[in-house]
Amino acid sequence: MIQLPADMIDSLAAAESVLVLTGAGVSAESGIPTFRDARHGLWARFQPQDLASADGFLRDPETVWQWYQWRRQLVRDAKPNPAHTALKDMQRLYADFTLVTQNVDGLHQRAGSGDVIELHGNILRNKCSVTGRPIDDPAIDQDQPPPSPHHPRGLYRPDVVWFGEALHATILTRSCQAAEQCDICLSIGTSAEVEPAASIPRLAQENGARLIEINPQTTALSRHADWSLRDTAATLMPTLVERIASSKGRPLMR
Ligand code: BV8
Repeated sequence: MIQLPADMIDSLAAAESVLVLTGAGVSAESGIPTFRDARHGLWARFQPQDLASADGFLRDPETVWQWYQWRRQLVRDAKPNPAHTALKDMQRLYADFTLVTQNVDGLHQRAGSGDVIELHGNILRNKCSVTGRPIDDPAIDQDQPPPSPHHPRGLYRPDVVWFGEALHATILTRSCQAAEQCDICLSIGTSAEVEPAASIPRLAQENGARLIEINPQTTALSRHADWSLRDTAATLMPTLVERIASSKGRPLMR
């Protein structure tokens, strides 16, 4: 594991308000392919943007539905990894801590994180394709999207934000407010390419926050970050949170 800069630990220990934005890289070590890796095997011939879009669903609801059923099974079989657990522990170290995720897998909640802001929805929930009203049926064994109970022309669709669809206004507002008031923003496991999520760390910096990036690769955000750490989330996060806790004189009870 790489060295953690002492000045970064000091800043994290002194911070009053912390915002964390996570992306698919945080779930990679739970066995869930990242969005760009999702193009492997069975789905290699599809662009995620074509499958994760309302047009794609309108064009070919069965294929899009089956892609989600495949991903849902990966999510159900997955377990939170040490990065998710570390973020659950980190939340307890700060009075003002906001966890915003681009992930739709619910693993932060399964690790024990509370009040998670799901920017892009949750893959395990369904809703009506016409009215958007929730459908309280996981439809686990359905290999075709069942007809919606809420509209004669509606179908079941996953309750996620597709490309070209607007994010839920209050969810985006809450995330931007957290960015405007945080002292430190951590961007973990995201390629920082998908908007408007990718703008959240920059908004935090514009409002005076320090920016930490954790990603084995460089991203569009790396050159802007105060600290850009080339490591995986599951390796780095447990040690980082332990270092913050001991620096605050509050060793973690594991
Ligand atoms: C919007 C849910 C406007 C679905 C997702 C044309 C038309 C309309 C919009 C646009 C357009 N052109 C551009 C846009 C904007 C568009 C966009 O950003 N496009 C991109 C491709 C440029 N955005 C939108 O469409 C958004 N809506 O703009 O609406 C609007 C306004 C009003 C009215 C109508 C419309 C909606 C975007 C949300 C899309 N939905 N997910 C689903 O999951 O099925 S996004 C999806 O992709 C994920 O949720 C995630 O957010 C994103 C992928 O990003 P990452 O999480 O970063 O994952 P990625 O694989 O890219 O990177 C993983 C990273 O992890 C890598 O850097 C890797 O190095 C790192 N990593 C790997 N292993 C590890 C690791 N890091 C740490 N540890 C490890 N072990």
